[in-house]
Amino acid sequence: ENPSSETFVFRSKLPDIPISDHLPLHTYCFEKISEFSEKTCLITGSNGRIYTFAETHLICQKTAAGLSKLGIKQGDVIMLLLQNCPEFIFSFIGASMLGAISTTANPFYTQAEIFKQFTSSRTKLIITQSQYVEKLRDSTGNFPKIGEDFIVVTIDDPPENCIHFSVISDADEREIPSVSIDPNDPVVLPYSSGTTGFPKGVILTHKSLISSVAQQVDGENPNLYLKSDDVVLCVLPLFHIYSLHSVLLCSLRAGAGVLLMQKFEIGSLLDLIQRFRVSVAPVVPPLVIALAKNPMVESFDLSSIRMVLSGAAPLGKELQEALKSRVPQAVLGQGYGMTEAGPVLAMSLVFAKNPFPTKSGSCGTVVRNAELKVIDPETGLTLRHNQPGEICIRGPQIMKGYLNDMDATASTIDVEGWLHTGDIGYVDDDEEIFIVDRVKELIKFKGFQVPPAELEALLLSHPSIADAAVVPQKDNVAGEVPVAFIVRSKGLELTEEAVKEFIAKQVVFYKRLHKVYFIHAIPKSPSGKILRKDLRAKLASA
Ligand code: AYL
Repeated sequence: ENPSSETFVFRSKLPDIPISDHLPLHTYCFEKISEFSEKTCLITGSNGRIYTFAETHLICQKTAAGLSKLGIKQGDVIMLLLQNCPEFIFSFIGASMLGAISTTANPFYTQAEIFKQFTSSRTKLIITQSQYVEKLRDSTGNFPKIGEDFIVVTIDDPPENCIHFSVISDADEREIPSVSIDPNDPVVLPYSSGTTGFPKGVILTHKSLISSVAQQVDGENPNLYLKSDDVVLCVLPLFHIYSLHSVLLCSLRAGAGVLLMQKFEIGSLLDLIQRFRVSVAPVVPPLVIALAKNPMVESFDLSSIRMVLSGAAPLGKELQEALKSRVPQAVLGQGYGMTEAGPVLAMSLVFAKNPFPTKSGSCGTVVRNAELKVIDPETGLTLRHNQPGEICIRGPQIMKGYLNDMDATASTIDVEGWLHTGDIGYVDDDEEIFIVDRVKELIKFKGFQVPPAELEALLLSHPSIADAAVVPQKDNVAGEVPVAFIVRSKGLELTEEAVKEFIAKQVVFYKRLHKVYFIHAIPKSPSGKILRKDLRAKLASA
């Protein structure tokens, strides 16, 4: 057998389906609205307020008109700096209706983190909560001025120079300008560091997101079967592509209701699941731990749950089985995604309308209408079943590229259109994918991205630090935590606490360093690349 003679490609066990290649995302999502216009679309967990599909669609249209009145035009970028709330959806879909683009950001980001994304994306307007507006005002005068250089809309009482959300959502829906949207126009711009370096804007187009949603919920036998009487839990943040895609957009398309929770708190989560009879629960591994282990779970009725989907980070076999005993009636499985991949590469076929048997620990089978290959990272040659290598994906769903970064785009998507994930995995005899390692720099804390390059740059800006490298250390709850190896500048004092504190002030909570190791030199290759593997090995043996 000569593996170099041809490219060996893995495909879904489901047949390909026709996927729209001409609609804008909002039209596609609401295409079948007449079938469920009076059904529940959104539920606000905190106050029980319900929006039907018809209401949701109307408010999205009004919001589009309102954004347009504030000067937002086709191709403009707005930033959604929000916890989960109905306004997130109104703004995202409203922007899509104008041909505008939403860049999503974590409201817990520090001022510096927000500012970087704001500048890089050329955001014209930010939609947020009043408590975060202080971070958008800069006493040093570096940040542009609210109301002059950019617009800030708040969903609650607007602070000085800000506009209340009702001003846009009360606009006349007949005043949406008519725009012609190309399927290859961007619609969302999440930030991801990909396989290397700093966070970059990931251009996802109308076509990529429609393809990715269709790969899940369309066809005779949908891979992820959502029904119009489902209540889908939305506790994962919508600013992350996992929730935006697999919770929100898939539910809109399928006519399922979405239960919005602002933040994770086990007691209220269990209460809401019971009260609203949640049937589908998309989660991340730390949430699986909570559901599998927290004693409170025993006192709630979780019998409505029929499906638990875990994604964004590895879920061990043992943990999956521990959860199974808590929700015996439900099917459990994983989705495997990457922001750049549009985002879903693989989904468990246990969630299909006509399901397939699946194994614990597998992260699904490649999505339909796409090709997946596994390559030897050294030679680039394709590997067959059961041989681990780098996972690559090709299909209409993958990103168009990184914003203003042709080099990073070219090193991620090759000339044949294959997107290289930086994940190491294999496909078993039943076409199930198992991820075994990561060759990219990325660290994942509870599914959140921690880009080492960002922390290394901050560390190097410290006068007492001569050199630094940040790598993941295994952690039972978070999966991985970032730890630093540091070379002190000659003769200068520096404690572990001082380093941790220095970083903690500048980054969102999940990027904080959990440990600092002082060493004499950072191991590097002849070309100057940090030998991260060597550092990870040092941790493993410590
Ligand atoms: P990003 N198992 C192991 N690692 C995973 C898994 C999984 N199930 N899912 C994601 N990862 C890792 O861009 C992997 O290293 O996207 C991958 O390259 O924040 C990286 O996380 C990508 O991180 C879904 C299910 C979206 C999952 C997603 C993941 C989006 C996370 C939609 O339905």
